[in-house]
Amino acid sequence: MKKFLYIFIMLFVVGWAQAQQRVVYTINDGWKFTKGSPFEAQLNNCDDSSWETVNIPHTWNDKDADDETPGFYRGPAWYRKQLFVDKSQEGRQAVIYFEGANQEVQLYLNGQFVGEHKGGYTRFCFDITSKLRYGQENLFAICVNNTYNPNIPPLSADFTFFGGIYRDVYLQFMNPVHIATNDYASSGVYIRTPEVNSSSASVEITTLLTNNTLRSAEVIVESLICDADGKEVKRTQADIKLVSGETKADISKKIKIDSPRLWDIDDPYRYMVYTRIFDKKKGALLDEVVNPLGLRWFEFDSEKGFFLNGKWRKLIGTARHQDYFQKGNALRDELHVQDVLMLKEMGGNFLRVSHYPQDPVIMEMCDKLGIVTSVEIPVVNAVTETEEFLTNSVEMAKEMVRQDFNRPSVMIWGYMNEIFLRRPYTEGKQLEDYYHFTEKVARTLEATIRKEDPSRYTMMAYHNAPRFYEAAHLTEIPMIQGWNLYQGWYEPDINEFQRLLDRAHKMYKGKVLIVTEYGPGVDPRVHSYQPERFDFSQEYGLVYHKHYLDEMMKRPFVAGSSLWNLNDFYSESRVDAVPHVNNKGILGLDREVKDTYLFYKTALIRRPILAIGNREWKARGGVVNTEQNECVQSVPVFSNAEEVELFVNNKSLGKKKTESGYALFDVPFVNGENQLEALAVAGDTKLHDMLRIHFQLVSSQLKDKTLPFTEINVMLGSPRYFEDRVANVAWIPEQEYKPGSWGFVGGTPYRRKTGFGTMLGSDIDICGTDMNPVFQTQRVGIESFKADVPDGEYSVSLYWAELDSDKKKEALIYNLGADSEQTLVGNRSFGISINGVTVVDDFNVARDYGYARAVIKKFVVTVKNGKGLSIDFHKKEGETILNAIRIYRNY
Ligand code: GCB
Ligand code: CA
Repeated sequence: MKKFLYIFIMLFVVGWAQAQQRVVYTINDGWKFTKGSPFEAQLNNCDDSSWETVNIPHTWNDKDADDETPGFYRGPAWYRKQLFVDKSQEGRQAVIYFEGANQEVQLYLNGQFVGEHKGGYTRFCFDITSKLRYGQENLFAICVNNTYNPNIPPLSADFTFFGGIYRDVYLQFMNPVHIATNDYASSGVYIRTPEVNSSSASVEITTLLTNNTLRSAEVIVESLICDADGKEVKRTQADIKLVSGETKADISKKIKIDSPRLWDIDDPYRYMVYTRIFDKKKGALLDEVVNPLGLRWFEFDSEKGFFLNGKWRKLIGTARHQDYFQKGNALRDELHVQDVLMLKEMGGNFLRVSHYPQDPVIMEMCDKLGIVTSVEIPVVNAVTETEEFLTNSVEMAKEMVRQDFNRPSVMIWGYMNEIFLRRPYTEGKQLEDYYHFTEKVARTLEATIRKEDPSRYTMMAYHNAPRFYEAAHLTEIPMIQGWNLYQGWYEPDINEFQRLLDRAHKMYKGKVLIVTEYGPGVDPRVHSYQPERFDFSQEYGLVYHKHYLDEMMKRPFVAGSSLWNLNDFYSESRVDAVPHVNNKGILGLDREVKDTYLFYKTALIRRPILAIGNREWKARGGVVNTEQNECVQSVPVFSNAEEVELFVNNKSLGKKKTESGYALFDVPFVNGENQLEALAVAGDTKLHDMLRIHFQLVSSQLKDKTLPFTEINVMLGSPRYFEDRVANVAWIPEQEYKPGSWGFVGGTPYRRKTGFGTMLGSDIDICGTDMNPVFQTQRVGIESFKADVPDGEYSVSLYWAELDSDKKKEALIYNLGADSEQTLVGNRSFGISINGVTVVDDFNVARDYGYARAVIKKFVVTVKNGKGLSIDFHKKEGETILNAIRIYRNY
């Protein structure tokens, strides 16, 4: 009988206790959505039946921030959903929790205003208990607005401000007596580790508790520390009395853990902290949250760099933006996870979570994989001189710190990036005031963060204009100076990089230095055997990164670096090789692997690596340059083995020693399919890699019967190769005409004027094409293009874009160098004849198509009597031009 009674009580208690557990689930799916501000969109009688149906994560700018019309929708938009909430949750505390929405949010529930939030990158939540109807439908109406707001950072930045509820949204139900949810959307638990060393660690846990009942409550707060296997390590309990309506902190006594297993880069060991509250009388579990606990100590030294758990570590990694090909910033968790996995896979041990706090799953992954992080708020480019701007920035800083407070991976809090890039004044009292205000913002943020969390370091990132930062004392304020350096990209001399490092080290004695950004633009479709700055080639990417990594490795005072950027990312106003995209990623927008990624991987990973480079260059082409009708082109093979062997179409090209992580092989490609196979031995490990490439071989003698002519695709004024990945067409560089062969006659490659001399080609966006590189170079003053093709019918397509504008080009907004002076030219006009027949007499690209628009004219031409093709340009006014040519044999 006694036993029965016991079981009965147990069932009752367990059942009851379970009913009290916190319930958390997403409410992402099936929202009604519309842009604009429909009349009374918060009310039930507003008819949303014609609205779109969307799922969260959602952005409304995935398409319009990537099309040809400048700008993207920045304004209000509404999300609505009727949601049935179970009767069983009645009497519980209800909270709606947003992982992030850009950038201002107002929430209405059942027609009533609930609350608002400012800032597009931090988490927030609202208590909705009093407005929820249980066992019924509830109308959630959310206004999200991404309009420019001068009081909310970022004011401007080199990334697209995609609007929307772009991260998960949850409902949470819990006991009215619970672990607080009202402290900046933090977990309500703050874990500190005041002392950690290899023999012992002390842990201090602060728990915020809320009593939302009408009576006071007596509870037991329990902190249970378990190891990774779930075994109890330590448990503390305390009694606490909460008066009705209050949130109160309980601070644990120091909990000592002997012989702790440390959190480290190679062994990111995490304990778990279960925070529980029990009803003191009934013993029932009222609420519970779980937090990770990583035991580690770390230190930055201005001379020696970074130490984790007493061991010197060079921090090497990347920064990361949160968007993806055609998705904007609305990513599933899996895509975030993939990024951190790829960073780890590359051997990175550092992530600059920039320029803003990111999805919680990013932070979880860094904790799990042993990646040290720096998290920052998006105070970028400029400030607004208002108290409201300052207040919003401080609020963001608090959100950031409290929300990711318990992450063992976080070691740095950052709060300003290149804040003087967009100075609204250049001199005088206004500039002085602006400096003063910016300094005040910096000092307030610094003080706020240090007070919130004295256990971590603070950091600010500067661009290469130290005098501005010095003038406003900003170089003095943070504990770590972050330098964003682009010598060899925006600025011409790559060697200036190491000179600047040494200067900073000397100038700012005692300050820790991290290279927070560096990187060149790489359009993965572009290749060049004469790589140069701003050609967007994979090869220049390699030159640049190799130089930077070498120089940083030589200097112990460089505590770490986060290259710019892990992935290509959207920046709506940017016009580079790929419009609206910043191509400085070592991974593409779709996370394709560029050679630069492989370079880092071989440099950083200790386990044996072998990977053939140019991995995604699958539609490759070139001109015959051997006796055997092949085209020899060099291909990098990345490996940390001492030597590698490469086979092409089953023939060995011999073994080569690797240098800086790769060996360059001269690969003789044949027409059509080619198979590359690499072998290497590292210790006991045999490594193998394989790649298939389609090679479009172009004969140098076009009448050659062994390689019948089919087509050539040539970029003029260019030594570059371009891969049209949509149609799998290989574009190859120009050559000068020789009888029997093909090429240009006369003219010179187009060069644009920049603040640092001239550069090959243009960097403007060409409208009407997604193949900018094909149009961005050009031969000026060309007389002819000749191709001694056999008799037959041909489609000859001539490609143009006028690169010289008659207006001064507006300075490219995010071009940090003083580039972009444009030459003034008048109209140009010329005639074109093909094989002696005038096809166009007065052709004027600018007159007929305007500036920077892609124009393709296809001529159908019959070639007879072995005369081949001669396309001749007859100058009338200004210089003749041709950007590219495609000759395709019809019959
Ligand atoms: C910077 C900025 C970053 C830009 C980068 C670039 O210095 O901090 O937001 O994206 O340069 O690519 O120009
Ligand atoms: Ca998420």
